[in-house]
Formats: sequence, C-alpha cells, structure tokens
Amino acid sequence: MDDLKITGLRTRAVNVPLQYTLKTAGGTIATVPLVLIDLLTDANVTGHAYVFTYTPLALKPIQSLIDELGAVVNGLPLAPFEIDRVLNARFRLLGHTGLVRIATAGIDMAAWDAKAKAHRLPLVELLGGKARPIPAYDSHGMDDVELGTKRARDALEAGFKAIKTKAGYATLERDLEVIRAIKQVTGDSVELMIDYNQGLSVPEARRRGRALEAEGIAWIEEPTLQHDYAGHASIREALRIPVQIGENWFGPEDMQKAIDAQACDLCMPDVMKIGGVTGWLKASALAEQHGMPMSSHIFQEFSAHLLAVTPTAHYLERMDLAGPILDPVLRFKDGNALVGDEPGAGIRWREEEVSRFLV
Ligand code: SMN
Ligand code: MG
Repeated sequence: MDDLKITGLRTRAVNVPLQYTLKTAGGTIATVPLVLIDLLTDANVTGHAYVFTYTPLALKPIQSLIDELGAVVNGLPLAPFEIDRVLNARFRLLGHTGLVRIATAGIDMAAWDAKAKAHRLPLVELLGGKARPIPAYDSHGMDDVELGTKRARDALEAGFKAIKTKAGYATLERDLEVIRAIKQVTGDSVELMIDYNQGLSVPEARRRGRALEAEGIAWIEEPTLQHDYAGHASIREALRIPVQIGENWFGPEDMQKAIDAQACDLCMPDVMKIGGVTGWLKASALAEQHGMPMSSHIFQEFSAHLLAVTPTAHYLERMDLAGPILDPVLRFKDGNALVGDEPGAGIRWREEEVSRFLV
C-alpha cells in the first residue's frame, strides 16, 4: 500500500452553466470554467479534482500548466506532502502563486482523493477525522431585491440557517434596501453575511460598515482590495461587525501576512488558492493558533471533509458551482453539509454532462 505511485494524468476543460448569473461587486461570472483532473495511479484508483479558473480566458493556460506538470509528478509516490515538497522546490524561482498555484493545488487535491480511495476511506477519515454534519450557509450573488428575497425564501425552505448575499451597489442606500428586504425574509434566527468582493475604498467601507452595524450582520467580507491587509485592519478597527477575508490567499504564506497585519476576525481560505488539501491543513493550524474561526470558500465537496478536521471550523459555503457535472455525493440537510461514506473526496463525474460542456 505504501509504495503507490502516480502513473499518469489527464485533464479536460469544461464551461458549466449557472442557475443564476453570479454578480459581484468585483465582476460577473456567467459560466463556470473548470479544469477536471484525473490522476492515474498503480493502485487501480483514479484521483479526481477540479480547479475553477474564474474566467474562461484562464481555462486553457491553466489546463496546459496542469498537463505540463503531469510529466513532473509522473512516477512520484502517491504521497501529497512529498509532491508538495517537489512542486514547491520546482517553483521557488518563478514563484508558487497565481495560476501556478492553482495548477499544483489541483494535483494535490487529486492526489489526496486517490490516496483516500486506495485506502478505501472517505477523505475525512484518511486525514484522521470523523465525518460530522458541518453547518453550511447558502451563498447568493448581488441579486437585488426581487431575486435576493426569492433566493432567501428558497434557502430557508431548504433548511439553511445562514445565508450570504453580495452587496456593493452604487449607493449605501441601495445596499441597505436590498439587505433589509432579505433580512425581512430571514428574520433574526437566520445569520446573514454580506460580501463586498473588494468593491469599496477603505473610507467607504468604514462608512458602509458602520451603517450596517444596526442591521445584525454576521460578517462583512472583503470590503476592500483583497491584498490591502492594512486597509482591512483599519476597517476592522472601526467596526463592530467581524471582518472576513481569505478566499484570495495564495498559500498559507498569504494567510500569515494577513494575520500579521491583523486584517481579519474570521478567515475563509479557498482550498484551491490556499494550495490544495495540504495547503488547507497548514492554514488550519495557523487559524487554530490564532483562535480564528475558519470557513470554506466554494469547493464544497473537498471542504466538507476538511472542515471536519479543522480545529476552528466555522461555516461551509454552499455554492454548487460544479453541480451540473457531478453526482450529488455531498448532501445538505437541516442546514448542514453531510459527506457520504464513499471513499475519497466525493467527486464523481457525470460523464454525459462532462461531454456536453467540454471546451
Ligand atoms: C465568490 C465565489 C465564487 C466566485 C467569485 C466570488 C465569492 C464568495 O466571493 O465568497 O462566494
Ligand atoms: Mg467572497
């Protein structure tokens, strides 16, 4: 079992439709460009993972990077920390960030999935944990009043106890109008989070944030430019609402810089940008040492396993970006995410749908 090796790698690029166009203050996502990874091994199991390229423009370059890395990982032991060491060294000079980090993270996730399958364990158990229901929030876009309130009602009906919506409309008054309309639907027993997707200047974030203080908001997310940790620290200083960031951290090294700058109360690394499962495990140790509640960002299938072994686990973000091409292994019940007991991370391609959306 211990001398398992990687024997090959295959990628496919797809562009998957969305039920609702995802509007954010930082730009709109109309379709979901994904690179699907199949990592072949000599254990008669194939590891599956996908990476999300945000824009179709980056789909082919990222696919091509992953394909090139196939030659680097071919023959390596199916040991993600070993692969991590090799790939970190390989990109010391270029920099292990951006598209490169996305590519290596995809391989890391597929390797963990394959290893869990080889041991016939759900990923959470391979990591030494035990599956448990993870509180999940339903994540929405900048949907305005009509769609925003409809989605809030649908989420409550589906059993969610927490919802996130996006703001950053042209004026504070418009933000308040939409937020109050949604709050009217959710009432006070459901947590409501607000995501600004980097849309505000620092002073405007302080101004809007103060106005939101009376609305009972659970967190304010990325109020200003993601790399401006000092700016986030000054917003945090001015507000009673917890500041949430992390989806744009490339590697635990970015998280460390944000912690040093005291930029946030809460964190939500993205399992892809943080460096895959291996990167997440390093990040979760940092969160624990700083007493920082840690949520996930998209990638709900892997994240449900990972949050179960995260000491300061907070919320799983339910945003079903890959839903159309996946079998629904991950389930949601009474506002919780439940991983099944099948081996791996719960990524199973619906091949017919994959063919339909192939690029
Ligand atoms: C987000 C998710 C997916 C694409 C773009 C932005 C986001 C979130 O900021 O937190 O859900
Ligand atoms: Mg966000």
